[in-house]
Amino acid sequence: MGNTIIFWHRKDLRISDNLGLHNASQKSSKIIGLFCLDPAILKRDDIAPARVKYLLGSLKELKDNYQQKGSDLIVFHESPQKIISQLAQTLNVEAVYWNRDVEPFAHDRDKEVEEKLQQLGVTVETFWDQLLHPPGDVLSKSKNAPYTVYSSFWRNWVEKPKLDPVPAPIALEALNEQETADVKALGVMPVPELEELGFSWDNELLLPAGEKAAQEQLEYFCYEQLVYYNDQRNFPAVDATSKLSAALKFGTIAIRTIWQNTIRELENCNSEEAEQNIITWQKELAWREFYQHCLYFFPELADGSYREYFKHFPWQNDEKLFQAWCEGKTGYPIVDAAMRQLNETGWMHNRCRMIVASFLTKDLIIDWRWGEKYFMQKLYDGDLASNNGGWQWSASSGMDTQPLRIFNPASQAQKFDEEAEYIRTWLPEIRHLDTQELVTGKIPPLLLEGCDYPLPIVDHKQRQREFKQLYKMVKG
Ligand code: FAD
Ligand code: FO1
Repeated sequence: MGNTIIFWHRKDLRISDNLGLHNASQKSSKIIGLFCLDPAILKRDDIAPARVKYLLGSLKELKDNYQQKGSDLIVFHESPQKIISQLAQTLNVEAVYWNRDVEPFAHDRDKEVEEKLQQLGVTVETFWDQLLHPPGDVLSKSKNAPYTVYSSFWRNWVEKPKLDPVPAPIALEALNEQETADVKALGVMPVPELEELGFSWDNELLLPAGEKAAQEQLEYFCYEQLVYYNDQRNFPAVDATSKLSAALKFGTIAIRTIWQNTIRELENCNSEEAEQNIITWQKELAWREFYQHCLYFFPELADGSYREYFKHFPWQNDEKLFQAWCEGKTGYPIVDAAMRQLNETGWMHNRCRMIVASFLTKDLIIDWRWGEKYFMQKLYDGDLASNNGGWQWSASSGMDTQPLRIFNPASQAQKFDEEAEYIRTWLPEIRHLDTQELVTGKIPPLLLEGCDYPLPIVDHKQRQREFKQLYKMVKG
């Protein structure tokens, strides 16, 4: 066996503070990065073009970073189950390293790859890089079982000692000429353009791809915005959240690096109020971990409702209402503004994700899985664990202990978009209307003439009653 190690990237598109890569570099300096553009993933019908754009941009930067270190990232448009064992044989590698993921698809894929490599006598080493605490590390003290309630998870999770960032490899060794030629013969390719994969997305990404931009964004957020996070994070018109979700999804930044920044900010802060902002942000990072642990231990979450009685909920699933929701044409300004933000930018503010999810499930009485999928088709930060968790939370079908949560769009807008600033940004056709009309959604039909904006497609009060009746019926 040679001393070459293949490092297989998936959701960890960075060189710095990469646990698996760091461990590989302790064994050998001859590390070649690998990414498989996986047809099984890319052909799914829930892949947002904006997300693939972020992925490809990040791969380009990762390739540059490998080259700067002296090695390379090789890219195949091929199933990892097929190509990795071929590559391992061709290069006579000692080991294949990767960082683990919680998704059921990842579990099955990785098992297949691992088995094939083991048959060839190639060592496989895997690490939990994308979480501060791997699943199994944070179990309930009373039952030694995974948590199903976030607040208890958080209390235990935050107390546990966390790993510091790990250094990037200093210098890497490249493949020799023969090996390079052999790899080429297997079908290695340059990082493709988005259109070459059959996607198109012309708008700017909220956060540019790659680890450099993610690191800069983290620093900007920590220095400029974190002190206001607690007060400002719920107002969608205010730029007050980190915008690091896609970076965390694709691992262009490490969670250890982020956590270290929060600790530094806590050490530097001089009031309880300031401290609270940082802790609130840490709690959001813990939600991400909570949902990943949940998906790992309860993979059936990916298939549908967690609560038994929700599995047979009589959703009405009206296609026309669904279409209106997708296009931001429900006649509820806060809902429509949010959906337009999603469609145009590939991102939506968290407060609005909750509002539109509640509206889809409780007002339109449409299966939350339709909304979950539409989000995945549009979100550039779309991630199974967080998206599924957010949708099940909003639909009241998940682990959350609060049984029924119904948002009133008007009260939400009155509270969180008081001046209708967000609504006006995303609904230019009605921006001239009074603020009160915009936030309450009570717009006299006469004023909408010639506006190309619909009247409300349902009546919130009536639908709320209807939903509650259905809920009572299924719950028994
Ligand atoms: P910040 O407020 O700066 O939070 C920092 C980080 O913490 C985020 O980047 C994210 O990684 C994590 N985080 C924050 N809130 C949550 C949360 N409620 N659940 C899990 N992680 C959280 N987040 C995704 O990353 N991908 C999704 O596909 C996704 N779908 C969602 C669907 C619904 C219905 C809901 C209600 C929420 C969803 N979220 C999802 C969570 C949240 O809306 C986004 O993480 C957040 O808006 C991203 O913006 P930010 O990076 O500025 O967040
Ligand atoms: N991972 C890959 O290994 N190859 C891909 O082609 C790929 C595409 C992709 C597109 C959208 C997206 O949200 C994620 C994508 N990922 C891809 C990452 C994927 O989430 C992980 O591979 C998971 O481990 C799959 O369960």
